[in-house]
Amino acid sequence: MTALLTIIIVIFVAVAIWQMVKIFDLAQVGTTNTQVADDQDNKINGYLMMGFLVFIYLITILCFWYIGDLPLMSNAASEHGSEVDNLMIISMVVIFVVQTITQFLLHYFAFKYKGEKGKKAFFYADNNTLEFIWTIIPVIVLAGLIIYGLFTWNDIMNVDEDEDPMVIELYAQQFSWKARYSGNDNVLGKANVRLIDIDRANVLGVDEEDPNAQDDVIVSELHLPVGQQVVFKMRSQDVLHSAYMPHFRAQMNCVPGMVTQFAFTPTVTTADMRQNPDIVEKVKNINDLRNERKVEIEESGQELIYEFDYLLLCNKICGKSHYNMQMKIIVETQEEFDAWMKEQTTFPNSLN
Ligand SMILES: [Cu+2]
Repeated sequence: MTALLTIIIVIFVAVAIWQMVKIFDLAQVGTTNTQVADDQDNKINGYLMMGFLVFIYLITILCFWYIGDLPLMSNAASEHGSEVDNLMIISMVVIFVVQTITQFLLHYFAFKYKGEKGKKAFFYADNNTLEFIWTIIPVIVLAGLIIYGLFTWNDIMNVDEDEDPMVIELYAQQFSWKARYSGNDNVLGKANVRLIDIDRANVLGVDEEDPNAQDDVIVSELHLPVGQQVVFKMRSQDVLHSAYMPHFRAQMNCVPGMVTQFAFTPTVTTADMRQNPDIVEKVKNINDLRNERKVEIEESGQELIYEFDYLLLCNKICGKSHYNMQMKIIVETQEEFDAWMKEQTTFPNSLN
């Protein structure tokens, strides 16, 4: 009902503006109002172009001033993280420099060559040297960025089996994550959506007959030992999801009907990351904001104080609760991890 009323009001406002414009037009009859721009109009437009350029640069400076620090860029928590960050920073610097220069040229030329009575455009057919320069420079820069990106990507995606990576399955469904550890044999038991049996609590459709599945462990909070390479095998039960672990600079789509993978080595434990100055400041900001809404938050039954945790988020809009599809990740020492793992139930014991 509110939406309908809003639409009707918007239509009425539009009609009112249209009628007013018509009245203004009629009032202009008889004055020397011509549709052809004269020198004065061109001059105003020329200065407006330069004014708009100054406006764009001012906005840029203000953005850098107020929201320019990117704390996320300084705390990568995986071995390959700095490679992704470098790629990002180099791309951003190149884009920034090129955009600053070309934006200036665009506006300055519009100003310099504004229309003037009696001034004719100079016919300049082409210039091979100029064409060559402005073709070859973007070719070199873009090819450089793409090749650098490809090498980085290959380096990240290449899993060194000699390092004996730990195999974990990430299972996505609307709207939650599950993780399945492959147990002592480090081999995941076979799984298929057709084997899902809700009555028996086999929510991942793991094959009960498969010997490799006997030591698998299914959890809803991901624990990782620091310094240990992990290969994630991703599956989706329903629609396209994307496993996004921003602090580890990791993201991979989870596609129904196939298994995708991404590997990384976590390098900073959750406890250490909580001491990182950037994180401390960020957490303080969040808690200051939460304190301002203290009553509201406490009434809703949430914890008032926020504490930093790594997260696995979904980065594909997969439905109405997509925004809240997340799983906590805890990076800890090997001893802490082993102790935690001992308390978990294996797959056969978790069935009804
Ligand atoms: Cu999702």
